Amino acid sequence: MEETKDKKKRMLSGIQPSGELHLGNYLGAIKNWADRVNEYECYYFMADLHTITVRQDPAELRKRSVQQLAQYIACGLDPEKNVLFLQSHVPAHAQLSWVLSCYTMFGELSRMTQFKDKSAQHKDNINAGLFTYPVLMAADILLYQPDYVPVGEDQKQHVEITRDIAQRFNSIYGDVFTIPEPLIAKAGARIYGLSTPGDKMSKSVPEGCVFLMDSPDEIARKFKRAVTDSDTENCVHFDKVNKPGVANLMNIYSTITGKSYEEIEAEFAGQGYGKFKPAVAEVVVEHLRPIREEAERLMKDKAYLDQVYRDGAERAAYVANKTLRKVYKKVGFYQL
Ligand code: ATP
Ligand code: LTN
Repeated sequence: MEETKDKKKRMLSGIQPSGELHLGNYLGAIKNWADRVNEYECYYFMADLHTITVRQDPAELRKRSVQQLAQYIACGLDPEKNVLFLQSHVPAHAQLSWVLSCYTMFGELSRMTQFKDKSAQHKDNINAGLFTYPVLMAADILLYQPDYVPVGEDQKQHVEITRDIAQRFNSIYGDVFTIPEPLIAKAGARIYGLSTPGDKMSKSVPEGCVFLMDSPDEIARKFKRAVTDSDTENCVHFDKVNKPGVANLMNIYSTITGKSYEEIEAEFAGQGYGKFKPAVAEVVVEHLRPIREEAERLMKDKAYLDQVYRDGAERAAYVANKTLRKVYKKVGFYQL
């Protein structure tokens, strides 16, 4: 990987193994990662350190951390071509996070939307980790000096604060960090919940959330119940303001099939939601089928998944430690 460094731009992203991966994660993030593998040098990790900002069941977290790796691979992230690793396997993340926390202002962390949302959701556990979450995320990113960070729209603010922290650090110590750019896919950037088209699809609302491991029947059932509109028009037409449910289904259909909204409107002209909803379910089922089957197969090969994690941690730590050493030197930590 190192020898291609001059030629290829670097990309890094992560997802918390705090729940089952869903269609929003896939279309908003993972699918775009997999599509770019030949163009970039890619680092993708499971952000397990971040998950404990909210209470986790230890056994579940352990299980999901492996399941998520199997699902990443099944979604097309080849471990030979991408560095896939678990955040807690590379201690440099926590180490850099401490340093960066001393270059991050209380005020700027207080303004983060995710902190405000999550502290409202978990009133009994507004812990310091929830508050400093973006600092750890900045460390995750800056350790690898990536050019791009592909994320869904909701994470843009976190990449922006990362840029601010990096610029602040660089302005004091010189060019230590590459300033990363968020990369937000136009299609699929925000998939809304099937039962709540006003909110993003999220595992916290399971009835409107299509999980990658859902059976075809389950997926069909969720789409059948998808909220469309209260209008009587019953016509497949893209109107985000007045028909958010239909617009969301059209976005899903378009992202998977590559068809434009005009083509979809023409395809379903005069057919109504009764025909459209099962058609969307069908393309989703067929798209997810090989992913689910491959993930199930990989889950039976624990030795292989462990080896991928071992190799990934080694390759990631090599790059991360190089940055960490530079930072330690710059701030004045005595080196042996
Ligand atoms: P939660 O359900 O707790 O809000 P989540 O399911 O949104 O979590 P994250 O770990 O926050 O999962 O997100 C992982 C990645 O998937 C991020 O890049 C995020 O932007 C993207 N993502 C999550 N949900 C959606 C969605 N509904 N549409 C598009 N992208 C999404
Ligand atoms: N906060 C992100 C997960 C995440 C991440 C990162 C994404 C942690 N560290 C570094 C990109 C780069 C989330 O909740 N989706």
